[in-house]
Amino acid sequence: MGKKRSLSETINDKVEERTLMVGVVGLGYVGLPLSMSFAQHLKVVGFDTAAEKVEMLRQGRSYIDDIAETKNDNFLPTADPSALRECDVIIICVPTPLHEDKRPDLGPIKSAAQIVGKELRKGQLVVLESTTYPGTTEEVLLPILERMSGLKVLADFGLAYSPERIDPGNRKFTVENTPKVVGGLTPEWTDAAAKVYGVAIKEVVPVKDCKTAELVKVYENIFRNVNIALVNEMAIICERMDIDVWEVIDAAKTKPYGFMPFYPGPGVGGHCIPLDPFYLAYRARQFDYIPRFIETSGEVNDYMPIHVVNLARAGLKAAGKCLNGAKVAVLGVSYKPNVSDTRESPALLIIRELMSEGAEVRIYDPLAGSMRIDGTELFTMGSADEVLRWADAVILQADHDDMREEMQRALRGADERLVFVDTRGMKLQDIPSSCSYVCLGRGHNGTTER
Ligand code: SAJ
Repeated sequence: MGKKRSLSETINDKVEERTLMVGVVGLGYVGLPLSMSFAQHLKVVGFDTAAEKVEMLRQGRSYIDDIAETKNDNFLPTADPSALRECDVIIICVPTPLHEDKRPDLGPIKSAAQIVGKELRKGQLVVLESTTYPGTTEEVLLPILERMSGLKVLADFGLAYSPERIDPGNRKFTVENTPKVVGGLTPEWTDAAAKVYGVAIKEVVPVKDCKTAELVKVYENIFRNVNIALVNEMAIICERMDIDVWEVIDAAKTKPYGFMPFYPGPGVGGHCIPLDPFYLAYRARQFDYIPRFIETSGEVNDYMPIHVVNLARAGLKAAGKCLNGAKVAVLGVSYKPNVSDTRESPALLIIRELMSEGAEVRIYDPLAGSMRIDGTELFTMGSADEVLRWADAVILQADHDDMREEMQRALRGADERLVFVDTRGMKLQDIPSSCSYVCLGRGHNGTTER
C-alpha cells in the first residue's frame, strides 16, 4: 500500500493527468479571460452572482472587449455556487475598490470568501487574485473560509495568492504569455498553485508566501503611479521654465539603460493605478510607517485635472475671455487613450471644475460615447467639426488613435478665436497653427509661441 498522497500531491496528480477542475469566482475583465485560458486545457466552472452575465456566457456571448466569444464545452458558467464543490481549485477574481475616504473596501473579497467557504470541501485549493495589501489572504480570506466551512487550512484545504496582470486592450501581452507570480501559504501550496497555473500560462514565478505575492502586485502599480507623478511634476516645472517636457522625455529615453519613459497627462484614471497605492499606504500605517512618497505622488496626480483647468483658464484669458460663460468641449473622456472605459477618468474632475466655474461643457468621444457625471449622462457631440464650431475652448484629454485624423482635419479649419488645450503632447508638426494652442508641459505656462 503506497504512502497516502498529501492534499497538494493530489492536486499535482490531477494537474499531471489533466483531470483537474478549476473554479473561477468573479467573471469580470480578470476572471473571464482567465477562465477561457484554463478552458483550453481543463474543465472550468465560471461562477458569478450576476445572473445576466451568466446568461450571456451560456449563450456563448461575451461582455469583455478582449474576449470575442465564450462557447467552449470545457467552460460551464453558472450562478449556482454549489457547482464550486466539484472543483479542485477555486480562484477568486473580484474587485478591490476604495471607500470614499480612500480606505480599502474588502467587501467583495469578504462576500466571495463567504460564498466559497460555504461550498468548500476537503482537498480543495483556494487562490485569491484580487489586488490587495500584503496580509489580506492570511488575515481576511483564511479565517472566513475556516469559519464558513468548519475546515482547517493546510489540514483540509490549501491557500495561495496570485496577482492578476490583465491589461485590458493589450493584444501583445495576454493571460498565456504574461508571467504569473504565485505565493502559497506553505512551499508545498506555492508549488501546487504554480503547477495549476502552469497548465494555462507559459511562465510561472513562485515566491516565498502569500504576502510576498500580494506586495509584488501593489508595488508594480505604485511604481507606475509614482513615476507618472514625477513626470507630471516635470511638466509643471517645464511650463515655468519655458522648456518642452515632451522633448525632454524623448531625449531622456535615448539613454539605453536605467531610464523608462512615462508621460505627463491630465491625471491618473482607471481601476488599478489610482487605487492600488492607497491599499499599501493603508497597510504601511498599520505598521507605523507613514508612506510619504506614495501619498505625495497621489496628491500630485490628483492635482493634474485642476492644472488642466488652469491651463484652459490661462488660454481663454489670453484670448480676452474667462471660464465663466465660456463654451468648453472635452475631447476624449475615457481614462486613457484607446479605451472606452470612463471609470475614474480625470475628465470627471475636469468637467466638474469647469462647470463650477460657470463654463458650459460638452464632450466629444466616439469611443466612450457618453459619460455619467453626478447623475447626468453627458452624450458625445456628433463630430469634431461640430465641436470646434461650437466651442470657445477644447481640451484634448484622451487622444484616441481613431479620433486623431478627424480632429486634425477639423483643427485645420479652426479660427484664431478657438483655444486648444493639449494634455497629451501632440507632435510639433500636428500643432494647429490657426488657433491659440496651450499645452501641458510646454513653455510659457503651457502656451507655445510658434
Ligand atoms: N498615465 C499617464 N502617464 C503614463 C502612463 C499612464 O498619465 O505615462 C495615466 C493614463 O492616462 C491612465 C492612468 O495613468 O489614466 C493609468 O494608465 P495605465 O497605462 O497604467 O493603464 P491601466 O490603468 O490600464 O493599468 C493597467 C495595469 N495592469 C494591471 O494592473 C494588470 C498596469 O499594471 C499596467 O502596467 C498598465 O495597464 C499598462 O501597462 O497598460
